[in-house]
Amino acid sequence: MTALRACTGPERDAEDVARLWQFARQRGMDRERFEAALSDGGLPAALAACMDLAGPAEQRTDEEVSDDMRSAAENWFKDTSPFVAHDNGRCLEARLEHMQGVITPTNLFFVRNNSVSLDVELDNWQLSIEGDAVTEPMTLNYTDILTLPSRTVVAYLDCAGNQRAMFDLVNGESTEGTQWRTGGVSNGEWVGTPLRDVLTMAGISDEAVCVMLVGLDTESPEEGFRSVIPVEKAMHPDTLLAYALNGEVLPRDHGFPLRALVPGWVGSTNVKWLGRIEVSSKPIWTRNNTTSYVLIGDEYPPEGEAQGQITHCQVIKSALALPWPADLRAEPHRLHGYAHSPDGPIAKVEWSLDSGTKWHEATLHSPQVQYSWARFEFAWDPAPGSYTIMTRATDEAGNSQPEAIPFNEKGYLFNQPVPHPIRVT
Ligand SMILES: Nc1nc2c(c(=O)[nH]1)N[C@H]1C(S)=C(S)[C@@H](COP(=O)(O)O)O[C@H]1N2
Ligand SMILES: [Mo]
Repeated sequence: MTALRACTGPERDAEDVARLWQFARQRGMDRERFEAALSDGGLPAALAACMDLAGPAEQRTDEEVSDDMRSAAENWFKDTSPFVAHDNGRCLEARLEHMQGVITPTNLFFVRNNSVSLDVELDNWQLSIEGDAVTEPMTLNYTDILTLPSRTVVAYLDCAGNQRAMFDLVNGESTEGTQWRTGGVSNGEWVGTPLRDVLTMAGISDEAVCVMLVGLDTESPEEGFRSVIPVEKAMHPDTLLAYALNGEVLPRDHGFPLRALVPGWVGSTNVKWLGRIEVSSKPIWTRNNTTSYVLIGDEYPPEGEAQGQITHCQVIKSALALPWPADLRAEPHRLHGYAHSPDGPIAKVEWSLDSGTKWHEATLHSPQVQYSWARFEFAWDPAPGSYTIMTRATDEAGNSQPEAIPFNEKGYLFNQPVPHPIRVT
């Protein structure tokens, strides 16, 4: 091999090899195979060989996968074929490789439900706003909502567990929950009415500390899927009660008739099929902020009644728009991917062929509207072989993807650079 060898060859020190061997061993690789890959193609080849080892998502047979797709069809209204189905079809992972543009078309937009998708009838639907911190509790119907001033927000939606499989695939640590690789995220254009206008109409008082959003899906472990957000985020002008996605009426799988859009916050706060909003002068503790969407681990001391740290904001991430693993021909390519941060526009995306020793800068598309993710791309002309490509994003506030993140039991907020396995023939 040529170019690749040149940047990963003999000058690499023994420490890197030792570190990689550590990782390879955790992944169940034997020393012989490791040495063979190493002498064949250097560290990238050894790393690629590790990534090829069956992780949880890879171990499944074709039969199991098609079973998932069959039950997936029963859970959803949309065509499930463009997705990777997980958990007996309860989750539809987006394939970033199907995406070229900045906005994710609705038919490719990932879906995450704790129940089957609801088919809400508008005639029977209403939204109630209540709680001890509003002076005018009220109910609104669909027409009432559509009559209020609206706002458009472009924002990505990123599941707290997106990239969860990487805790295992990259760090050798197993986690509970849907083994999303990089497609538990999508980017949409949302239209809705600011939540704060509705809360203001209901006479929100100065005592309000938090707002609980409750969905109508009663199959969830609690009566309705719930999320509690602090009053400051609820009153932010970009936090919406959204009724449109990508120029269309909000689809049933995404929460028709009304869902919350909480830009930059973990997916679970964006409650679908909204039915009730409770405004409270005291903290509310519920499943989703005590056990469920909580970072549990040595580095995350418990807060309040939660078992660890409650997830709220997402973290800076990037991913390549390629199948996992990717098979490419040995010819010039222009690879692309997406990067996003809750703390501001993406300033830079870099890519590395040698597990992060040398980084090259990718080109970014602009403008990055509001909370949109950024599309990046770069040219790559590989020789045949096995590779991994890592990408690393930095935002304008100076945040960058960290080299390593502490483990948490439920596998939330993974944002180390992902070594994407690629075979070139
Ligand atoms: N009512 C309700 N809202 C929900 C959920 C749910 O199961 N029920 N799942 C949440 C989670 S965990 C995520 S990641 C997002 C996914 O939104 P999407 O399915 O529109 O992509 O919806 C959130 N809102
Ligand atoms: Mo999620």
